[in-house]
Parts: sequence; structure tokens; C-alpha cells
Amino acid sequence: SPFRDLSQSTPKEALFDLAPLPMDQEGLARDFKRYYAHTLGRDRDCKSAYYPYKALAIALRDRLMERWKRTRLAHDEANCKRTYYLSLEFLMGRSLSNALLNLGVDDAAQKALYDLGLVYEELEDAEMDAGLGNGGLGRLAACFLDSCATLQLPVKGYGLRYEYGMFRQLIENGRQLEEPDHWLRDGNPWELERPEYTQRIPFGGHTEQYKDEAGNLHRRWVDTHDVLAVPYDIPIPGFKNDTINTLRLWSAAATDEFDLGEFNAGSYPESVAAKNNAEHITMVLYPNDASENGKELRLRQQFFLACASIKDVLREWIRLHGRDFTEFADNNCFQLNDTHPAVSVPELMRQLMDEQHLDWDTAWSITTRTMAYTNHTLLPEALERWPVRLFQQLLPRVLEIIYEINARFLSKVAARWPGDMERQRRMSLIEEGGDPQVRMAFLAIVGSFSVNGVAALHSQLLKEGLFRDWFELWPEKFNNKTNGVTPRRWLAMCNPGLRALLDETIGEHWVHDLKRLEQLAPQADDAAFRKRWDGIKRQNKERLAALVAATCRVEFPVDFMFDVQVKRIHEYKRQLLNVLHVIHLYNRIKHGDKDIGAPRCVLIGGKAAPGYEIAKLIIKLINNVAGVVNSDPEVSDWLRVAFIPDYRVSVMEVLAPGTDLSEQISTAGKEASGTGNMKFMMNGAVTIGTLDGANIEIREQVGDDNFFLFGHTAEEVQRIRGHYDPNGIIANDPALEEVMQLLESGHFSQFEQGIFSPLVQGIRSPHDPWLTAADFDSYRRAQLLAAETYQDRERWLRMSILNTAHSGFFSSDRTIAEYNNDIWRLEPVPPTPWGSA
Ligand code: B1N
Repeated sequence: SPFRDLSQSTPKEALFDLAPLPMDQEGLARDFKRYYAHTLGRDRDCKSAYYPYKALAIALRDRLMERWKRTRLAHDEANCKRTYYLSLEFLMGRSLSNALLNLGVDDAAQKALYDLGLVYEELEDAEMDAGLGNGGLGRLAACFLDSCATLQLPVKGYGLRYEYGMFRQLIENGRQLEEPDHWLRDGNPWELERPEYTQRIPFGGHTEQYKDEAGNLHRRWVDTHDVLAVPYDIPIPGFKNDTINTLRLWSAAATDEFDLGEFNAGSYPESVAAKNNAEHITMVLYPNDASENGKELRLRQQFFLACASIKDVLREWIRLHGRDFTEFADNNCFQLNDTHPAVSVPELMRQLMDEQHLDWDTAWSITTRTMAYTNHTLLPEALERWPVRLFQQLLPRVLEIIYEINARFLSKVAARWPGDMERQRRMSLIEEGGDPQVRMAFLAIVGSFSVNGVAALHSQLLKEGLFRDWFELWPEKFNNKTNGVTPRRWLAMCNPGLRALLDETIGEHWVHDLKRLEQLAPQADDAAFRKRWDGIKRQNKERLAALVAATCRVEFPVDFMFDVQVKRIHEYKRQLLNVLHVIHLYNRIKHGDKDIGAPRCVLIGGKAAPGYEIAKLIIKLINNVAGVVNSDPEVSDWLRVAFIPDYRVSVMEVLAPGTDLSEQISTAGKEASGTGNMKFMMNGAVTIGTLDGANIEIREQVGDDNFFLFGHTAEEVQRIRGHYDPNGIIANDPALEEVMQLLESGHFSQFEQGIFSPLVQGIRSPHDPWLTAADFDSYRRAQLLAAETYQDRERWLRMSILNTAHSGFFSSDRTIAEYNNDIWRLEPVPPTPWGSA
């Protein structure tokens, strides 16, 4: 201990007796200058925006730190129930602007920087995105943390501190190239290492039986190869409420046994390799969105997260309550973000039994009263299954527990449905066969008291399809929680122009009470208000156009309709349908048929999983079509096309405010919810979309007149299966026929004939699961209606205003309030404010 005399608390008291830091312009400027010059040692020659960014970040971190401590203290003193959000992904994006907004010092800081001759946007841009996620699932986790802090709920996020986040996407000759994202290279001012909370994570080894002193038989996991989990904490500020919650990210490190001195000379290279292997666990995020991977390292990551987080929670519980677990389940809840952390179910059992010496029934009662599972997809390729043999090798004790859970569960099934062996086979946690597999979704359901989907349709389809047997057994477990997004980042922060207009028109409270946007609806009929709305949209379109010009070298005129589809590239999301429509427009313009409604700029962006060849080919097609369209002077007065490279959170912050038309065109029944759809709507874009995921609820909220609907319903999609005839559809649709002919003629692949034939074949296949041809005609008509409507400026502005006005339901504050009311049952815990006295 560094303290002189531990028996006297005086020095400690003095150490923590700190005056509140100023939150005004002058105080911020003083700290900023000190950090810039004295801490970072920069002077007037420094050209990099990184150092002023870092100086401001440190000044803000100072202002987070004490409030962070007070929030932890408040949680301890309230002795309150807590929730842990377990996720392999947290797609946080940048933290600077978010911290400024939520601390309520954005104006002061921006004025301070301005007076010092600095350009705030340059500092903002110097921050790397924290890209620790693939897409919707990871960004949802980030929005949820923001809402939990804003609602002052005692919720902690647990995740992995990947050294490399989502890869950087480069486009070369129209094709995607992947580059590693070394986001921590320059350090991360937003994290705090907490080596004192390091945990030991076992892998490998075997299990054995042993007798305790009383002569009782137990099993234990021995001869394991352990890896250390070192936590790094990230502050999660609530909106102007003094609450700072925590995101705890685990980083893998070798244990002392890897200390090279302890190895004899002969095993030196092996020992270095072993140390390296330990540290590989948190090296990189798996870049697959909505598809499983099956690699051993991924299962290691999953167990590493589950084991470290549960140990951390049990350690905290023991610190506050001792080894009495009778009230544990009433005071703790684990929310599993999909099945990725589902190994938490047997792992909590293992720790409670093997490490805390509870019996099976007590441990199982605790587990099934604390675990809750969120499903994010119905796509069969995303349903996780792990080979039993992998479990046996890597996590033998965990596998034993899974077997025991399964045996006890199947006897319940047998009692409920006597003799129904088929049902036992269907519901078994183990899928039998040549290479038996553990079904992670079923493991999550058995171990949880709550199972939820992420939009109304998705939750319904779960009950009718994938989890039908389980719904019959436990209907009370199933519920829906329609996704939401945080209005702090996705409106107040990314759209300062609109924020100012909203503040002036309906007051400032919408930022934490988004239903208040409804008060805007009457303004849609006010011509003067529409004019101001138009002005803001134009400015935002200029910002978008500047980004496109800089990154794609394509000019977007702001009076064109901005038509945007950004999301991961996946066949079910149907970027291909969008391209077919672009080709159709091109074809009409080339035929001198200029009656296509408003001229438009089509922007598409998104990453393809590195092994997903068809998705990569779709990117190539988009770029080739863009090349043909943009270089044709006959066409460019009517149509421009661009593919924006390296789509990520900070890019969406520019795109959402500048978009007119939001493309949400997945095959019905495939997109669980979508969340980009909500960000666009909030910022006044009108949606063209199918009846899929949360689109259905968006349309309900905004009204059918303010939404461009097209396509088959999920039910119709089901019924078409088996007698789908795309070639018949194409032959009977001249517009589509011409599009296919252009594609097949090689018009968009002059120098690489035939490269797009896999795409063409897909569209023409009667087994095309995405029914692209089936929805083309109705998509084309909806697009025409949208472009015609856009030409009626006043009408469009009304629709735009009404979209924002009715987007209140899609605040993640509403979603989290529902999670809390129905699943978590937490009380808000306000900390003692710092500096108000
Ligand atoms: O989760 C989002 C939804 O809005 C989207 O509709 C849904 O597609 C997305 C395996 C996933 N589902 N499954 C994943 C991500 C990574 C991975 O390794 C699956 N992502 C979603 C939020 O609810």
C-alpha cells in the first residue's frame, strides 16, 4: 500500500477531497491548453488534429471520472438489483461528441475551441471509431448502454476488447479489400485498465471425481491451461444526469506459467507460442454478420467472455454479501445478446457448483431465474451449433453440465409428451448425427426465464417457427422487445441543425422523452416551418455530398433525391434489387424516356464478410454500374450512383441526416428488425420498404401515406416457395426483361465478361430464397411513386416532418423501459451530483 498509515484514514480522505471541475468555456479552455501543451507537449508546429482531440478527450475524462465513481458508490449503497448485458459486440463508434453532449458541455467546448482557433469537426474526425461489432446487433448493444445510463439503471456491459475491430474496407477496381483495423495504435483515452480485477479462465484439461472432507462425491475440472482476463473499463455517460455506467471489456493475457524463465531451454519456442496463443483470444473480431463461423477460436472467445464476466459478478456479490447466494437471483440478471454468450448458462452452473459448492437444484434455480435471452435472427445459417468434440476438448466440464441439463430437460419433455420421441429428438440440446452438435439457441432457452425477439413480426415468427415446440412448452417465457436507437447520437449529436429547430419549436426535453416529437406533427402544415426544415435538410445533404465527393469522387447535386441503402451486404437485404432498379432507370434514360420522376443520387454502402463471395460480387456490380452511369453525360442529369467505402458508425452520422429516401428492402420475414431504418426515419427520411422487421411498426407509426410500401408479405413468401418461377416473371415483365438482358449482355463488365453470371443465375433460380424477381415490379412502381412525390416539394417536406414526428417509439429509451418493466425489474439509482453544491 502506498499509504503511510493504514489505520488512519485521514490521508485517504485528503487524497479524494477534490473540488468539482468547471464545466464552462473558460475552465474547459484552461484544462485543454494545459493538456495540449504540458501533458502532450505540443506546440504551434503541430499539424495533426489528433493531439488537440486527445487534449480535449483528457479534459472530458477528468469530468467523467468522479461522476463515474459516485455512480458505482450509489449502486453499492443502494444494494440494488443489477443487470449485465453480455455481448460479443459493442459497436461504440466515436466517444468525443457523445461525451460532450451527455455532459452538457458541447456548446462551451465548441466555443472554447473556436476561440483558440481550432476547428471542432477536425478534432472529431481525428478519433478512430471503436468498431467492436459487425452491424445492427453490436450497435444495438451500444444504444442500449446509452439508454440505460440515461434512465439511471444499474446496468453494466460486458464484452471483449478486440485489438482489431471490424476490418477497414478499401475498394480497388470495384472490389472489396480488407485491411486490419488497429484502432488502439495511438492509445485509447476512453478506457481505464483495471488489472486488480483480473480473472483466470480455464481451457482444456479434463474432469475427475473427488471426495470432499464429508465424503461427498463431486466433479472438478483439472489440468487446465489458464488464460488471464484483464478488464478495461469504458465510461458510459447518461444524458445530463450525473450517471456514468460502465462497459467492461476483457483482454486476454498469458498467465505467470507462461513466464519464459520457468520453461527449460528445450521448450522455449513452444512456450512463446503458447503465450501468443493465449493472447490471440481477443486479437480480432469475427467479421461475420448474421452468419455463424464454427472456428475454435470463436468458441474460446465466447467462453472467455462468459467465464470472466460471471466470475466478476460473483466476486462483487461475495464482496457485498458474502457466500450466501439465497438472494442472488433476486438481485442479478444476465441479458444474453443472442446465443454468442449462451455458454454462460452452463458456466454459471459450473461456478455455482464447482467453485461455490451449491447443489444442482439450487444452482439451476439461480441460473434459470437470472438468465434472459434475446434472439436476433431466424436465418438458419446464423444459428449457432458447436461440435460436441470441440466442447469436449476445450471445455470438458462445461460439456458435462450441458449433458446433465439436457438429460433432465428431456425427461421433462417425456413427461409432458409421453412417447413423443420425435419431439425429444427435435428439442434435444444435442443434435445427433455423425458429428453431434450443441444447439446454442436451445441451451439459451432452457436456461432463461425470458426469450425475446427484436420486432413484433420477428417475435411472432419465432413462436410459430423456429421455437414452436418451446413456445408450446413455456409460452410465458416468450416476449417481444422492438429495437430502438438512441436519440442522443442519432438525432441530437448527428443533426445539430435539426436539433436547434426542435429545441426552438417543442423545447429541449425531446432528447430524453422522444414521444414529444409528436408535437411537431401540426407543424407539417405550416409553410414557414417546412421552409426551415427544407433549409436544414439541404445543409445536411451538402455535408453528405461533400463526403461522397471526397471518398467516391462522385458529385451529388443537392437538388436530386438522395436515395440511400447502407447496411452489411447480404443477399437477404437485397442490395441486388436496388441495383436492378438502378439499371432499369439507366435503361429508361438511355431510351430517352425521362419520365422517371425526380433525378436521383443512389448511394450504397456496406461491408461483405471476407468469405462471402456473392456479397463481394454484389459490391463489384454496384461499382461497375456506378462507373457506367456516372461516365455517361446523357444519364448524369438524371442519375448518379456511388458506393461509399468503409461504411461505419461515423459515416452513418453524416448519411442519416442527409438522406431523402431510406431503402429497407429485405425479403419479408428475413430482417429480424433493422435499426438503420429507425435512424433514417428520425432524421426525416421517408422509407421505401417491405413488410419486414420493424418496417411494419415504422409504417404503423407514420401512417401508410408517408411510407412507400412494396413487395410480398412474409406469409406470401412462404407460400411462393416450391412453385416460384422467376423466369416466367421476367418473361412477363418487359422492364425486368430489359434489365436482365443488359446484365447478361456484359454491359457492366466489358473487360471481365461473365463475372456477374452467379448473380444472374441466382435471380433466375426457382430456388432463389430472396425472391428478387418476385418483388421487382412492385419495387419499381413504389420507386416511381417516391420519385414523383419528391417532385412535389411541399408534399415531400410534410412527409419528412411527419416521419421525424412519429419516430418517438423508436427511441432505445422506450425499448429499455420495456426490458426493465418486463424482464429486469430494476430501480433507477441516481448518484449524488458532483459540483451542484
Ligand atoms: O441484429 C439487429 C437486427 O436489427 C437485425 O435485423 C439483425 O440482422 C441483427 C451473428 C449476428 N442478427 N444476428 C446478427 C451478428 C453477428 C454474428 O456473428 C449474428 N445480427 C443480427 C439488432 O437486433
